[in-house]
Amino acid sequence: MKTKRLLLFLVLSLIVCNILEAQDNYVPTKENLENRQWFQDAKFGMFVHWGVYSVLGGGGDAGIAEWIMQNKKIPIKQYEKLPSFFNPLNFDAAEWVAMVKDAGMKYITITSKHHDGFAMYDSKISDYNVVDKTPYGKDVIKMLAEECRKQDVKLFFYYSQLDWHHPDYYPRGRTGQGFTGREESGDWSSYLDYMNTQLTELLTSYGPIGGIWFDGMWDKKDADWQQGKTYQLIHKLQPGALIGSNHHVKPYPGEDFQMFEQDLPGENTTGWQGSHISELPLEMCLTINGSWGFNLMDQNHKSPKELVHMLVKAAGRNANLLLNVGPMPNGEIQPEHKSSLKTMGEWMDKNGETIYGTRRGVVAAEDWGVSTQKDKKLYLHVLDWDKEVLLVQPFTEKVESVVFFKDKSKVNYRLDQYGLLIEIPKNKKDEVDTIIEVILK
Ligand code: H79
Repeated sequence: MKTKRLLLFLVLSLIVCNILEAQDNYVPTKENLENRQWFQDAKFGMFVHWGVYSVLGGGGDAGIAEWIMQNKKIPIKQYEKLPSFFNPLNFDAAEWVAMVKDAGMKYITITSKHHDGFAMYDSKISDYNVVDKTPYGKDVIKMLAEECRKQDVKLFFYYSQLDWHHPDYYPRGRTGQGFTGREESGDWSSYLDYMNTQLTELLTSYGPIGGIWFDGMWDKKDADWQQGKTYQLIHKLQPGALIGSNHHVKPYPGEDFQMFEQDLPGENTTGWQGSHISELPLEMCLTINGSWGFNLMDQNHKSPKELVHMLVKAAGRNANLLLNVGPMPNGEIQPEHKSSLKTMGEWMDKNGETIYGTRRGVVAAEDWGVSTQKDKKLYLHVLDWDKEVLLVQPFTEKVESVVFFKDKSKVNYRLDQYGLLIEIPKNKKDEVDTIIEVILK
């Protein structure tokens, strides 16, 4: 009788364990928590969308890049010709990483596999990868990982859970349907095994990495992704690695940061964002023009001023900016983008103190700008304000001093029940960002 009860108990516990998501009770390690701090202090990273789609440069359409397979309904059989054109002879990992550092960026997030299913690293489980299928034949991710380590830049891997190439990505989702030419059958759990094997490769062959940046779950919203199991695997292999997923909904247990695509946290110009902003570290990703992957016709380059504004506005909302470039098929970054990154770096050289290591300040984001803060130092970033007097309200702090950050000259101010009134004479205005340093009591 006793043994029967024990057996029943064991069976029931097994069932309960299986029902509970594997990361429901996730407790981040000390190392993970430290990395979250590091991430929030770092503030600025480079996103890289590079794949065999880059070769087509959007195919003459300014709105298409890494989605060309889906947008132009290219069957797998045809798309599989692309890797043979991928030969980035001018790729210089050392130069990329130096450019990133000069821009004031602290980390890189690169596409290890995008929706097209092509691995940009030396995957052993599938030869649909950069080493086996391209004339270049080198593991570009490994080259970048080594250089990042040398130059002290963290490397994160973007990984698309959605796959337009793998036969077992079935039942199909909202994209990658019949045009791909796949059999209308497949084994979902084999696909999940494949994905977990690829993630294991990425977490065991490239040294310690910053984290995994997932994308594509939205393709099959209601599927059983068993993400808890995947997250558990990642945290087991590298407890310090930060996991985030671009699923546009409230973060799931096991995730370490939350991202927002092409929108500041709290905004929803794209119509994809859920309204939830979690307590996790936040990151906003943004295209430097209008495309993620390389697009030959995209002339929609954001100006350096716009880019600095996005970085500052993100920081004022507690979010990092992950600014994207789409390298050309020859391995180079477009000159326009290099130039913008350089200008941002010059701005960060002078003003980085008001961004790195700060958090959202006590003054909420407004139309005129945002605030950032480190301990008692509050920085008001006046981004869009023509008048010479600015009333910052509500403002209930006690003030020790107020100066212009640029030259430490005194700011005329008045503090009363209406708020903090500051004078910004014309000759003190900065074209990009007039930063007022307020020392709080
Ligand atoms: O990698 C970059 C993009 O290729 C990828 N994420 C960034 C970082 C991305 N994939 N899709 N999107 C961005 C836009 C998503 C559009 C969607 Fe939909 C709207 C997903 C669900 C609704 C389009 C329409 C796809 C399915 C329905």
